[in-house]
Parts: sequence; structure tokens; C-alpha cells
Amino acid sequence: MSFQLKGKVVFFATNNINKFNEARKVLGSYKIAVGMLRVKNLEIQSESLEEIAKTSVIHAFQQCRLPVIVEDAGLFIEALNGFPGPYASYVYKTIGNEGLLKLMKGVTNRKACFQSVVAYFSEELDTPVCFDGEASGEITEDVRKGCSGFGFDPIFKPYGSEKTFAEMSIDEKNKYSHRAKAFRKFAKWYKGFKG
Ligand code: ITT
Repeated sequence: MSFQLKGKVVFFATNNINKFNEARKVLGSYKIAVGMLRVKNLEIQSESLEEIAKTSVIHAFQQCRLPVIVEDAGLFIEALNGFPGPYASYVYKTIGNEGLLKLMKGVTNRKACFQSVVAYFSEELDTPVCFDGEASGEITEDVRKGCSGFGFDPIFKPYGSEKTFAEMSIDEKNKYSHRAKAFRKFAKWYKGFKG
């Protein structure tokens, strides 16, 4: 028996299954199949998500030689001058949600946004192609864990919702999220890409 994949396929190099599941739902709605690739991740230090994503996707491509995506995301808190920004992963590992809420104690300006950059690369291209997405909202006063989500989801409430990302299903989060917006832009482009 032989299998033939109809439509387009892409590989998402990530070690974060939550990111993969969110992306898979978006890409699925555009009939794009996606495989998760656990390649060794090279994440340079930079203030620019785009620069990080571009460098990482080339590194991922060199390992797999497949049409590949890398996505880099950050959380930018206005009252903290954009901290943790692209260093979200390190800050989450070190001080976590409770630590961030401590830094925000007594701060009335709770405005924050998540930003995402999806970078795509394949052998037909000379340089990676990037797509961005942003979700604006607020840092909550307390940790509000629902039954899904990851990272800073329990302390981020997007504008237009009373729920934190962690209190939403993947489909609900995808209505608001930075990642879903960036992946939708990618999907529209990829449908017409003759790769
Ligand atoms: P990769 O293997 O794809 O790099 P990662 O978890 O390191 O996975 P990022 O560098 O894109 O992913 O994100 C850095 C951190 O920012 C991530 O570990 C979370 O703590 C946080 N983060 C990113 N997107 C988030 C989201 O949608 N909701 C909550 N936290 C998020």
C-alpha cells in the first residue's frame, strides 16, 4: 500500500509541543500538513525576533534539508520597558509566572503583548521568508491556570476576552494569538508558493 500526501506539507522545527499543536490547527484549516521536527535548536541572542528566527531556520534547514519553519515568540510588558521580550524562555525558566507577577506588584499599567515571527526556508529560496503576528492584552493580577496553555498563558489576557490564554481551548486561543496570526499569514503565502 502506498500513501500519497495531497496538498502541501511543511516541517516545524520546535521542541515545544504546545506551539506545534497550535500551529497544526491553523495550518490544517488551510489544508497544509505539518510535521514536528526535533532538530537541535540554535537560538542566537538578539533583540530582534526576526533575526533569531531567520538564523534558527537556516540552521534547522542545514540539518534536515526539508521545507522548514521556525517560530520565535516573545512577551513584551510595557511597564517593564518591553521586558522580557525575546528573553521570554530564560525568564520563564528562572522566575516564572510568579516572579513576573512580583515584578508587576503595585504596577497599574498592565499592558503587554506577545509577538511571534514565523520564518520559512527551503532549497528554492535564497533567504528565509518571515511572517509576524501580535496579540495585545494585559498581565493579570493573579496566575489563572485553566486546563491548557503553556509558558506565560496563565498570566496573559488578550483584549476582547475575559479569559487568560490558559483558560482557553487551542481554537479559542488561536482567535487571538500572535502565533495563529503569523501562521495564517504564512499559510496564505505558502498556498501560492511554488516550492
Ligand atoms: P522552540 O523549541 O520552538 O524554540 P520555545 O518554547 O523556546 O520553543 P520560543 O522561544 O518561541 O519557544 O518562546 C519563548 C518562551 O516564551 C516560551 O518558552 C514561553 O515561555 C513563552 N511563550 C512563547 N509563546 C507563548 C505563548 O503563546 N503563550 C505563553 N507563553 C509563550
